[in-house]
Amino acid sequence: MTILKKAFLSAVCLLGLISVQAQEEMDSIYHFTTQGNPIFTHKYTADPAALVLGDTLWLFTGHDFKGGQKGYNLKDWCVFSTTDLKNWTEYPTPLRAKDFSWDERGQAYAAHTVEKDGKYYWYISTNTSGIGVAVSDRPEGPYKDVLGTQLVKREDCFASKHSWTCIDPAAFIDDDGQAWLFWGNGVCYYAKLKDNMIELDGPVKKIDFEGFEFTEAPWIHKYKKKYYLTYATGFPEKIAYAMADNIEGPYEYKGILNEIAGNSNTNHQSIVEFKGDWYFIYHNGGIQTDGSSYSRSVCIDKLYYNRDGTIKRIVMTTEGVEPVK
Ligand code: FUB
Repeated sequence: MTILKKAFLSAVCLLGLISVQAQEEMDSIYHFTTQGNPIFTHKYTADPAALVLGDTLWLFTGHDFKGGQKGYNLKDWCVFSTTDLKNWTEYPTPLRAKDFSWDERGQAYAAHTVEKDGKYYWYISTNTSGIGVAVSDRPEGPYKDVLGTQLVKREDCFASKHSWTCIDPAAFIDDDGQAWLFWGNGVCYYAKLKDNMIELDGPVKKIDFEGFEFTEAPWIHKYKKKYYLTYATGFPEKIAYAMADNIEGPYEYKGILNEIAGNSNTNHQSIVEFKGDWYFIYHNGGIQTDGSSYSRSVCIDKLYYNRDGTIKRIVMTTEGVEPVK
């Protein structure tokens, strides 16, 4: 950042118009220690998607604006890493909505990054323009729109009537190497991804099962050979889950996993195993005084299984989780 830009932003900050740290895009590496939940308090973060690579947990998030917003207002995405869940690093802004020339509204909705053969694929959503994919050689980016057009278009969401149905991509690479993409608002869609990770392989299908009231935010993970589909249900959102023996189902509804998150209509979860324990990462509106449904903050709590593979309800805490070695 130039000295002039820094001086200007500091002056604006002193005048109390905006918080420089909350609003500006990151242009340098920032190391910090978390004090519990929310994990990040220097800016508003939403829609977490975690990726574990060796001894590091990478966390990709959306970036909400400061308080007073009347709707979702996200222009770029953020990337953080940690090896102990206590000490974190934030990297320069790796990707912005404006990097997708085909996006009409410039809104950086929920996204998810996975790794395949040393490349990082960041599936992003844009409110009404569809789902795109950006690629990098490094998890921290920078990332580039690899297709120059949508990977999934609104028209692919064959069972929906509303314009914002094509959001919230969640990728999953199975043990046999097959990659899948799940997404949706109102209807939960999925499709296979080709080996190149940037094309759908075969038809778009949808998930349905008894008791399935799907709002958005699908997330697939696997534990002891079972597939778990977690998702936001209702509005304000709770997180529910279903289990299956095959990724395409049939899924069986298993109940509510997480309650409405404090001071936020949405909840948007990510579930990963890290260093032998399982974690539930989500957002709330917990930063006071400006936190809200549109100025959200990412949190982390432990996730525990029962003996039969069902999951215990998440206990949301302000303490967060213990550091790990
Ligand atoms: O952040 C914008 C939208 O809010 C996401 O795409 C949804 O999952 C909800 O969290």
